[in-house]
Amino acid sequence: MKNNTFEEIWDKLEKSKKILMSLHPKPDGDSLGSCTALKYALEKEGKKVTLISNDEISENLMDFRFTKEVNFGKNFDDYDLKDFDALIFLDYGTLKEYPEKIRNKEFPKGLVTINIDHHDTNGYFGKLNYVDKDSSSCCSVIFNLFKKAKVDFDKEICKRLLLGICTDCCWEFVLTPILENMEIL
Ligand SMILES: [Mn+2]
Repeated sequence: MKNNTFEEIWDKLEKSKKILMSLHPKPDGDSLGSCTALKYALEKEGKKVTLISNDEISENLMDFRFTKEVNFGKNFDDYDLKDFDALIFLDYGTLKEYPEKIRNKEFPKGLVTINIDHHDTNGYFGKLNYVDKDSSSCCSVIFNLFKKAKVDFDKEICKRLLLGICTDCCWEFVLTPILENMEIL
């Protein structure tokens, strides 16, 4: 199982116009942070990004402004995959808790699937894959992708990435003061 390069992944994203992403089941700070950071970067490039989550998120993550960008209570069965150019899976080791059409990889021709993760259980189920099991969070992998793609690290993108980096590293005790300082709570 081999990783694609960040260049290959970014190049594919640049060629996509409509992109669908879902938080993983029982979403945590890393899922929320990585999906909303990538959404933000792609929207700056003029992409249309739909971000969904079948499951609710814990109450302590509800207050972030960017949490409102997630369409909660929606899953892949609510969408026609033919309407999208790319489907992105972040921070999710397997597809087993997704609806059947996703588990069975019944993807329309022309839809590219991109899998970026840090779990060593990841099954490389994407057409393009980047799994870094030595990374402590998916947000750190996305950080490296952004560095390679020369994405501008503005305040907003840093807040989103920092959320996953802190929550996956058990640094939650530093999170609240940092985020309060950034005026996002
Ligand atoms: Mn994670």
